Amino acid sequence: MEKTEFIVRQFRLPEVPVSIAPLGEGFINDTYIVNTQSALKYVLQRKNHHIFQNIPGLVNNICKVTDHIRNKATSAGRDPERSTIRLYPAHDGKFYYVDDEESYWVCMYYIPDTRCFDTASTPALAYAGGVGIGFFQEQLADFTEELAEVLPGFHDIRYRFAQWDAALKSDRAGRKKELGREIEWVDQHRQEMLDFKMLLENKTIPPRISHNDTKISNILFDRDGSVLCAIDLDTLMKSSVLYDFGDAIRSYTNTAAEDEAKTEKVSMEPTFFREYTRGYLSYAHRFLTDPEVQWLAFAPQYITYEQVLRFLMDYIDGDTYYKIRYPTHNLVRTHAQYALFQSMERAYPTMQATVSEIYLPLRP
Ligand code: GN1
Ligand code: MG
Repeated sequence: MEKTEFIVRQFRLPEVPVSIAPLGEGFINDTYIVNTQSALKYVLQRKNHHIFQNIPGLVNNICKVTDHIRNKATSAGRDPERSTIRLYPAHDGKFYYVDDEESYWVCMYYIPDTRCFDTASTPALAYAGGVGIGFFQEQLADFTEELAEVLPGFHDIRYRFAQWDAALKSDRAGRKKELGREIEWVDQHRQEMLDFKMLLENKTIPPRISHNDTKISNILFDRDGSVLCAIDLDTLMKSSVLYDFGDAIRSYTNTAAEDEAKTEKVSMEPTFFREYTRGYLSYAHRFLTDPEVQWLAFAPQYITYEQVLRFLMDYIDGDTYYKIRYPTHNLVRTHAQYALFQSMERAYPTMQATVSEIYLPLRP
């Protein structure tokens, strides 16, 4: 018997599985589609427990949040099974199964008749992506339960600076001497980023549920092209919704690839910014507080700066976290992200004006 066939039998499923095939090409988890005798399908997934060290916590986060969303959908008259993902329990009642190699598996309902997009290639898709995350967060605006911190310190710049200082101190790959200019970039903005982080620490900006992987391919669309729900809930955490906004803008608005070597090609594209923001605020205006709205346009700088720091730190460490295709890949990524950061700095007044212009007519 195939391994996956054995694994899928460890779950309590409504229908009997008949065949299993690989699905997609995720970099982190391994995913399979499970066919049954009826039209019903399941998704079987091996979670990467090197990246996610607390999978029971991760699974518990997903269960809590998806229960909340399903209840919301039911009260609003929407189909709860098309409103979020559903995990099935294993025979012992846990929502994951650990195999003999200590790998963790989950099994989910496969939502039929949906569409996905790989890249936000048009302003209309940027708008839809904003709707997807705004809608997702709106449904969780009244979620008060605690969640496990599945990636400790993920967007905590204070924690990142501690990692950074340690990386510089050990200079593991002996590269520090060539990096005077880049290290200066990081130092220059250190206080500004800590000042922003302070607003979260003192709760001026309220803690909420963030998705933490807001790429367009994590938004599921319905048959008619409307946004259905956000998927890939592995990185759910209690932090700030501003991080999701910032990371989405970092990826949606970049005029070039994340590792573009010609930095003059890299900039923040204002139309994609406007469209994502319009889509996002069409839902998020209902729950965002004034300080959140006020800092919305800054969040992309915070997240892009964090990414500069993470790529550069990985380069200093000798490339242990991000996969590289050539020796200076992380340095090239650092430069490209810094170019994006600078473009955001220049565009900041315009970005603030765009947010106000869109938000004011919607303000409750
Ligand atoms: C990683 O592999 P992907 O695109 O889902 C990283 C993000 C970075 C991104 C940069 C868990 O995400 O934080 O922004 O690379 N995810 C993790 O390309 O570290
Ligand atoms: Mg992901």
